[in-house]
Amino acid sequence: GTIGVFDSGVGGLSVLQHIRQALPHERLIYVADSGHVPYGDKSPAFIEARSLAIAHFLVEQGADAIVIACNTATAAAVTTLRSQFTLPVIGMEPAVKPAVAATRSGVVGVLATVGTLESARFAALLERYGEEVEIVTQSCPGLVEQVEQGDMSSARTHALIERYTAPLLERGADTLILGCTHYPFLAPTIRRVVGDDVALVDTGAAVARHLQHRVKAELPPRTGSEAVEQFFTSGDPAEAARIMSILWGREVAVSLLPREYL
Ligand code: DGN
Repeated sequence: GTIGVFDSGVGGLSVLQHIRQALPHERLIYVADSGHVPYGDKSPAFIEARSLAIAHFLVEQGADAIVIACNTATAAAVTTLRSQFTLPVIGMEPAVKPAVAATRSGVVGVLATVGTLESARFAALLERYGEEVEIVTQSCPGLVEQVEQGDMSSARTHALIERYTAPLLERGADTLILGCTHYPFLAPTIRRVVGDDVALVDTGAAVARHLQHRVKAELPPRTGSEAVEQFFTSGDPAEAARIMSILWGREVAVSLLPREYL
């Protein structure tokens, strides 16, 4: 089959890496909505409209499953996408369940965007797990922008991570949820800031496994063809190619989305 994957920008590539490992033969199409990044401070209605437009583009390109590789967009749009499309639509959510299982201090910290933390979907997660352990949250303005610039470890990135993790560690968190798909690219720097005794958890691998099951059960097999990835952006294709090549680990070509989807 063909899997369409999108994010507000380049963060969803952290999920695409897991998808490629889980599904080595599928055609993968990735859309970075770089022209509108970050989603963290946009209204849910705006993010929903962008998600719908991108999903239509992906279906037009032949996608027979869609992965919303963005916690913020999932919170704003997964229900609408599922109601508008019959194909499998898979979303992300902060890894609260595995974090609750992992913590020994009984305090779990969540790093995510304002949009995710204020969403009804996140409130439901808190409702479900907030009695078992203490869950403390921290929004991280500016962190997505650092990753968008390919800056994973400068002094400024380091300082932002210090500022956002300190309150969580002070409250006794021993497990931090990377609740935005951009953050796994910052994991080495986060690790340097918080030390070795704090667990970092994210949802990329679990989403890829879930997708793998859905693909096997519901999509036509893709046989005898080579793995291929195609990359699109609503922003500057040259700039997107530069950053995405760093994050994807090899040189990639990035095309501009057709005008009606910008
Ligand atoms: N990567 C997105 C997420 O997982 O929430 C959002 C990043 C953003 O645009 N703020």
